[in-house]
Amino acid sequence: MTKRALISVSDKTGIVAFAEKLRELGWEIISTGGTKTALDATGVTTIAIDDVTGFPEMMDGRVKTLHPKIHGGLLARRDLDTHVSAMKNHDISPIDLVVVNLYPFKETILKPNVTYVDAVENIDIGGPSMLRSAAKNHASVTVVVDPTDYEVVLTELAENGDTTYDTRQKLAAKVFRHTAAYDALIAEYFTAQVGEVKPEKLTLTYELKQPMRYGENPQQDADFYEAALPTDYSISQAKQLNGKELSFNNIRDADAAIRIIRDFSLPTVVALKHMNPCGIGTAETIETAWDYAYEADPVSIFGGIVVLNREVDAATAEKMHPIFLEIIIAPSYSDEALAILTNKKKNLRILELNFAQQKASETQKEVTGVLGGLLVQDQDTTVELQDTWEIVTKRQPTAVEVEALEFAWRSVKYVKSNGIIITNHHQTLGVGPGQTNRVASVKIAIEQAADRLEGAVLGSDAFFPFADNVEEIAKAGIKAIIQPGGSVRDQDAIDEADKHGIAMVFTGVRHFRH
Ligand code: 93A
Repeated sequence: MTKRALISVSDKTGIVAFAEKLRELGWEIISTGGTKTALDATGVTTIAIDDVTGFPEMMDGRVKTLHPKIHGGLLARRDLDTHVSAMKNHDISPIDLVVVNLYPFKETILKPNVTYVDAVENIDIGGPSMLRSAAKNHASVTVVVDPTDYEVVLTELAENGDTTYDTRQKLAAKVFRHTAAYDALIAEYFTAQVGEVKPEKLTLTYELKQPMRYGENPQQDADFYEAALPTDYSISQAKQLNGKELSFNNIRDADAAIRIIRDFSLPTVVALKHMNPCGIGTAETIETAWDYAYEADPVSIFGGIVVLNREVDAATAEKMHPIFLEIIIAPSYSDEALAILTNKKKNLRILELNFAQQKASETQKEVTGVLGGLLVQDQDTTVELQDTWEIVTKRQPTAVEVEALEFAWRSVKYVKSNGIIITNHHQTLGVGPGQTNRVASVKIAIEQAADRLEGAVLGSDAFFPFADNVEEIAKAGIKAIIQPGGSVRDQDAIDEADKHGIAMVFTGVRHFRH
C-alpha cells in the first residue's frame, strides 16, 4: 500500500527538499494550506487536507487537521484487528509519517509590541495534537518535529523502506519534550498574565545552550541550559569577544560577579574568586576603580573574574593586561582596549554584556536544586535606605564613616556567609567569607586588611551572636561597624562597642548568602 505522510509546518526550512525526496520514494503527501502552497509552488504534488477530511480549513485555520480522518489514521494500532476494521468502517487511511512544527509562540511573545490576542492566536492546537498522536503510536508512525532530523529519516526510508523502531522511539521522545516545553512556555506566559505568584506546578522551560566539557570537576558531566526567555543581563546572553569557551565554574563565578555589580552605579570594578568578591573598587573613572579593586587584594585576583560597569578604555586595559584573569565582563570595550587585552591572550575570555537590562534581571526568580526538588526564591534585591538605619551606640559615625559603612553594606551582601567585609568608602580591604563561625570570618578579614585599617569600617552580613566579634574588631582599631542586629545578645555587642568608642549601625536587614 502507498505510504502517506502529513506535512504541516510553520518553519518551512528544508521542507521542499524533504518532500521532493519523499515523493521520489513513492510517498503520498497530505498538507495544510500554507505548506501546500509552498510545496505546490516548487512542483511537489500534494493532497489538500480538505480532500482527506471532507471539511474546509475553517475559523482562520484554528480547525484544519483536528478530525478523525487524521487522528484515526495516526492513532490506529496496525496490529489490532479492531483498530484496522474501525479504519475500514470509517474510511480512514493510515498516516505513516508526520512532519509538523508549531506556530511560533515563543518568537511571537518576544516581539516588542506583541498583543495578547496575537500571542493567543499563536498557540498551536492542531499541530501538537498530531505530534502527540503520532508519537504515541511510534510503534508504527514516524514523527518529525525538528528539521535537523529530516536527513536521518530520509536515509532510513531510502535504505529500508521504513524507519527503525529505535529511530521512531527517539523521535517520539523528542516530540514529547518539544510539546511539553511548548506548553510550559504558554503556561509561563499565562501565569505571568494573570499574576499568579505561587502556581501549584512550576513550568520553567530551559533550552540546551552549551554541552560542557565537564562540571565543577572533571569527573562531573555538565551542560548549560538557558531559560527559554532569558534576560539580556545574563551570562547566557553575553557576547563572547575572545577566549576559550566558558566552563561550569566560569559561568557560576561570572554570574555572581554580574549580580554584585548591579548594586553600584558609579564607575565600579568587582573582582571575584570562587563566588566571593575579592576586590571591589568605586571611583570617578573606571581606571581608578580598577586600581582600587586590584589593590584591594592583588593576590586573590590572580585567575579571577573581573566585571566593570563602564566601557573599558585603553588606559584601564593596559593595567589589566599583565594580570592573569579568567574572564573580563563589561558593557563595551574601545577598539584600542580590545586590541591590548587580546594581545597574546587568546584564552582570556572577554564578554560584552547589555548593562541596560540590569534592573530587569532583578525580578527573575532564583532557583536552587536540592535532591528531589527545587527551592525558588526572589533575589536579595531589597532597596535599603540609610534613613532606616539605627545607630545603636553612644558614638555616632562620622560623615566619612557613614559613606564607608554604606559601601561596606553593599559589598558584604554577596560575601558567602558567615560574611565579613572591611572597607573604606571606595574600596574593599579585607574579606572574610564562608566560615562556620562569625569570629573566624572577622579574623580573616582583619588579617587581610592588616596595615590598611586606619579609618576602615566593618560590615557583617548577619548579627553578632556574641560580643567576642566586637572585641576582635576593637583590637584591630576599627571604629565603625554595620550589621543587621536582631540577636538576643545585641546588647552585649552594643556594650562592647561602647566600651571601645566604636560606632555601630543596625540595618534591620540580613544578607545571608550560602
Ligand atoms: O490552528 S491550529 O491549532 N489548528 C489546526 O487544526 C492545525 N493543524 C495544523 N494549527 C494547526 N496546524 C499548524 O499549522 C501546524 O502545527 C503548523 O505549524 C501550521 C502549518 O500551517 P500552514 O500549512 O497553513 O502554513
